[in-house]
Amino acid sequence: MKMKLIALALAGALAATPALAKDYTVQMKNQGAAGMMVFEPAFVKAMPGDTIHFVPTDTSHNAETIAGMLPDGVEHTIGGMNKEMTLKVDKPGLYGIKCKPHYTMGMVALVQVGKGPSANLATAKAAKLPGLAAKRMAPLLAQAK
Ligand SMILES: [Cu+2]
Repeated sequence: MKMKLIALALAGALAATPALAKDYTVQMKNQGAAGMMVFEPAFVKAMPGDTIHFVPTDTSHNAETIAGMLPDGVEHTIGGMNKEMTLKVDKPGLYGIKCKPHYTMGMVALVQVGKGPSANLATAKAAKLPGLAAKRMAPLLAQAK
């Protein structure tokens, strides 16, 4: 009787845990290793089903997806100022992220979902980003597959 209950409890616990789904945290900071106004880390490799949390470590930042840098069919996500933005990624591909107030200062991040090759790699590379955003996005795209 007791063994059966334990077995049932174990089965329940296993069913409640999605296989290997992970959570990642990206900080929004005024000052980071790469300079001023940064997402840290700026490049995240995730798998479908994972969740990325963009957290406002410092104030006056937000996180939102970049037009032209999303897998086909994925809706834009726009986080509020000084709010955490939660991005649940189900579709493989590249997801460009920006902080709206500091976009021209190069506050961008890139999420690769899946092992690649990403279907939208060429499209993401062709996206026109302003000034420092393009400069900081280039090495992130170079890491992406
Ligand atoms: Cu910002």
